[in-house]
Amino acid sequence: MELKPLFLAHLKERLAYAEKALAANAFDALVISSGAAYTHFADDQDAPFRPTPHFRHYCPLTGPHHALLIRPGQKPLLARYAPEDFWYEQLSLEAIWGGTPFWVEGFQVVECASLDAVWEAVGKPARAAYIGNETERAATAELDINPVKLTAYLDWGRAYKSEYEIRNLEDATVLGAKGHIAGREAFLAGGSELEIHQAFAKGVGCLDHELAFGSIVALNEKGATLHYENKRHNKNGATMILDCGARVRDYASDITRTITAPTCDARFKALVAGMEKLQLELCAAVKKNLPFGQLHHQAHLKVAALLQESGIMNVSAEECVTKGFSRAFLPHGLGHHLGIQVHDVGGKLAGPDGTFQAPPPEYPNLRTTRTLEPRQIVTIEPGLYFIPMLLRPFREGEHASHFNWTLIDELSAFGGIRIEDDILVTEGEPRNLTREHLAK
Ligand SMILES: [Mn+2]
Repeated sequence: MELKPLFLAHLKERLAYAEKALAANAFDALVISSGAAYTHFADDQDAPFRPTPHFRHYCPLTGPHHALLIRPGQKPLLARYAPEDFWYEQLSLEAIWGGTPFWVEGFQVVECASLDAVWEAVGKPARAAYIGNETERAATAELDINPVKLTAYLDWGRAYKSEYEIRNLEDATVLGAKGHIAGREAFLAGGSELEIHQAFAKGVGCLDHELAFGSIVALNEKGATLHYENKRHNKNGATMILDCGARVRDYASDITRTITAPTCDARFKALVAGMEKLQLELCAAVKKNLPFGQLHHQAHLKVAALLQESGIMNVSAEECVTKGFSRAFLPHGLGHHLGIQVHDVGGKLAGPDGTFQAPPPEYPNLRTTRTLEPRQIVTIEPGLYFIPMLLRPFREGEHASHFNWTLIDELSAFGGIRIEDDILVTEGEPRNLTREHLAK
C-alpha cells in the first residue's frame, strides 16, 4: 500500500489521541519541536542529530529546530526551519523526499528562514504544553515545558502501532535482515568485529549513526558483555553475537543472532540450538492479555531447563529459577517495546495517567511490565551467558555444588547466546516480523 494514505490515517488517529491527552491534562494546545543538536562539552562539534521522538511520532521530517503546533480540530502547523546556509546543505522538501513528501498534506507548512521565524509561527498559544529541548524559546513563548503527566499519557499511546508504523517497522526489518546476512557472511569468512560491523552497515546501506543503535558485534568471550560496542581487530571467531538493527522513516528494527563457526565446540553449538528452540516457543507464546512479566518468567524456566539438560546445573528448572541461579545466566529482561525508540517508551506504565508499574524485585532489569495487547510490537530476546562477575558469588558461595564449574569454564570462551526477533501482537496468532525476512 502507498505510504500517503497509511500516513494520513496514522496522523488522524494520533491527533485524535493527542486531543484526548490534552483534554485529560487541561491543555488546549501542544507544541513539539524537533529540537536542538547536542554539542559536545568544550567543543564545537555536535553529536549526530536525532529529532525529539515525540516530534517524529507525528512528522517524519528530519533536521533540527522545526516546530509542530497541535490544536484540537485544526490541521497541525509545521514551522519548518530552512535557513539559507553555506556551511551545511539545506534542501527543499521536494529535493529531500524526491518529490512531494507523502506526509506533507497532513500539515499547514510554514517555511521559516530563522529560529525567530519558527517561534513567531508558533506564537504564544494559550494553555499550551511544550515537548522538546529548546526550553529557552519555549519559556519565552510561555509554554508549560515538558509536563510529566501529559508526556506519560502520550507515551502510553505510543505502544499501539498504527498500520503506517507497522509498515515502517517491517521495512526496517527488511533492511536489518540484509545487514544480518552480510554480517554473518563476513563472520563465517573469518572477519574481524570491525569488518563484520562494516559488512552490516553496507548491507543496510547507511552511515553508522543512521543504524537503529550502535551495533553489537561480539566474538567469542566478548559475547558475555551484553552491550559490547567496541570493535576489535580479533578475527576468526568461533562464535558471534550480532545485535544490530536498521532504521526506516525513524522506526527501528532490533535483531540479534548468535552464529557459530564450524570450528566451534559441539557442546556450545547444542546450547545455541536449544536457545533457538526455546526462543521460537516464546515468540509463539506472545498473545493479547498476557502480562509480559509472565512470559519473562517462562523464559527463565526454559533457560533453566536447558541448563539442566546440558549438564551446567544439577538442579530442577523450578529450583534454578526460585533460588535465583538462572539470573546469573540471564540477567536482562526478555524484551522491550519497539518503535521510534529501540527501547520504546511507556513500558513501565500501568495506564495513561502515568502510574508507574515497577518490575518485580526478582527481575529488576525487566524493561516492560505491561500486559500485551494487539498492535503492540515487542522484542523477544532470551539470552544465556557466561558472565564471570555474576557467576563468582555462586562459585564462592554455599550453592557452588549445583554448578558444573569445569563445563562453565570451558564454555566461557564462547561468551554467550542471544536470539532476538520483533513480534507484533494481534487479536490472534502473533506475527514474527523478523523471521518473515530472516528465517534463521
Ligand atoms: Mn533488543
